[in-house]
Amino acid sequence: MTEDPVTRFGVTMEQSLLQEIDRLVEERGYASRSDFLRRLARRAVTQRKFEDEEQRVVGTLTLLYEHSRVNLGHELTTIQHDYARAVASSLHVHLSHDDCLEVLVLQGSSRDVRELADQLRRLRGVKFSELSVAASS
Ligand code: NI
Repeated sequence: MTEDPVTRFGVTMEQSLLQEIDRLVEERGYASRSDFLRRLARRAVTQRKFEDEEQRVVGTLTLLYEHSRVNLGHELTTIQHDYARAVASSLHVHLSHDDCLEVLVLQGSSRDVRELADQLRRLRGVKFSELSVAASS
C-alpha cells in the first residue's frame, strides 16, 4: 500500500474554542491537536459516505433488550434472518433474569445496515441501541 502523503494547512478559530479543544486533547489522551482534528474529520467523512446507500460499510449494532417480553426474541431473530447478508456475526450475553445484550457485527451496504438497525431499534422492549459504522471502501 502506498503511503498517503500528509499536508499542513492553517486553521483559524476562536481562542476559547481552541482552549476547549486543548482540554479535550489532554483529558481524552489524543496524541495532538492534529490527531483530534483528523479523527473528527474522518468521522464526518464516514457519516457523509454512510448517507450514500450503496456505500459498503462495516460496523456494530449494540442492543439491550428485555428478553422476558413475549415474542421479542423471535422478532429480533426473524429480522436478522431477513438481513442475513448483512449480519457477519452476533454475540449474545444473558445480563440478568430480564435483560439481554446483543452485539451484531455488520458488513454490507449502507442501506441494509441502516434498515436493519432501524427495524431492530423500533421493536418494543429494546431499551438501548447504538449503531457504529465505518466505510469499508
Ligand atoms: Ni439472553
